[in-house]
Amino acid sequence: MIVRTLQDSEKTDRRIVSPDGNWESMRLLLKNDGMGFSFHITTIYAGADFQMHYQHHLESVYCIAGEGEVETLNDGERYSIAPGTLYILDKHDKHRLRAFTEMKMACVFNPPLNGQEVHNAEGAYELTAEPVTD
Ligand code: 9YT
Repeated sequence: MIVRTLQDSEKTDRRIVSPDGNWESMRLLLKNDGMGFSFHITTIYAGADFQMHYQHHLESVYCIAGEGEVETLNDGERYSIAPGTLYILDKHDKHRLRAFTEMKMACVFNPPLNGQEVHNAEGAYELTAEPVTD
C-alpha cells in the first residue's frame, strides 16, 4: 500500500505551479505508481479564465470548494461548478474554465500523468513529460 499526504507532498516536486499563473496542482498519484490513472488536487486561482484540450488524456474533475463554470467550446454550452460538481471530459472535449473564486478540484487522468506536465500551446499535456523524483 502507498500512503501520501497533501502536506508532505507540498514540499516535493509533486507540486507543479503552472507558468501561465492560472493553477497549481499536487500530483499525489502518478504513472510510476502503476495504478493506470493519476490523481491530483488542483487549486485554480480566483479569476483564472483559460482553455484546455486534453487530446491525449481523459480527465474527470470534482469540485471540492469554490465556484466557477466550464464551457464546452464545440457547442458553447456552459455548466456551473460548485462543491459537489463532477465534470467528465469523456470526448477529449476542448473546454474553457472560469474560476469566480479560488477552486479546489480533485482530478483523475487516464492515461496517468508522469508528473511534470504543464499545458502546451493547445492546452494539452504531452505524453513525454518527466517523472517526479521523490
Ligand atoms: C481542472 C484542470 O484541468 N486544471 C488544470 C490542472 C490539472 N487538473 C492538473 O494538471 O492537475
